[in-house]
Amino acid sequence: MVNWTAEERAVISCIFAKLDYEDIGPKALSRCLIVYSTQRHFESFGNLSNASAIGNPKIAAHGIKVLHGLDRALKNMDNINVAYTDLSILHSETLHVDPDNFRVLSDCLTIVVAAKLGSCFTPDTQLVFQKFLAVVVSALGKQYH
Ligand code: HNI
Repeated sequence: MVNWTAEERAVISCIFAKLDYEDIGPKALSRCLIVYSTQRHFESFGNLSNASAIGNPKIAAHGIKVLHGLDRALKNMDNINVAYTDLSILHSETLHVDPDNFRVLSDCLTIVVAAKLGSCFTPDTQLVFQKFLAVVVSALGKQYH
């Protein structure tokens, strides 16, 4: 089980309170597709052959959905593993998403959040945000172990 100090919990709440999912979600997912060529998972989403095509509304909607997927962790900070049991099964057994991609997406999300928060995103803030994402990535990858 992961322990969170009161300060870490406050940092996570504060970051998420500042995030507009409709803005951050599409930016993080499209960055992931552009930089890491993870398009093969989204064949049903239409043309994703270049950066401008990747800006399509289906990808944007899915980016928002993924960010809402992080709400489970926010609401279950002390039991993140259990909170992601069904999503871990979905991504491994049904979607066959390579679990390395969870880490890649979390890196893209960190970059987008850093760009958004600017000087508020101090190294200490980043440390806590990355701890949070690492726990989510591990929980999503649980079904692959
Ligand atoms: Ni992911 C569906 C959450 C990373 C590919 N994903 C979902 C859904 C949620 C979700 C929520 C919707 C489930 C449902 O409909 O019941 N995904 C998350 C989270 C992360 C993540 C929280 C990481 C932080 N997903 C990824 C990554 C990929 C990915 C890295 C591929 C590169 N996800 C998918 C695909 C679907 C999906 C593909 C199904 C899309 C569809 O609608 O067909």
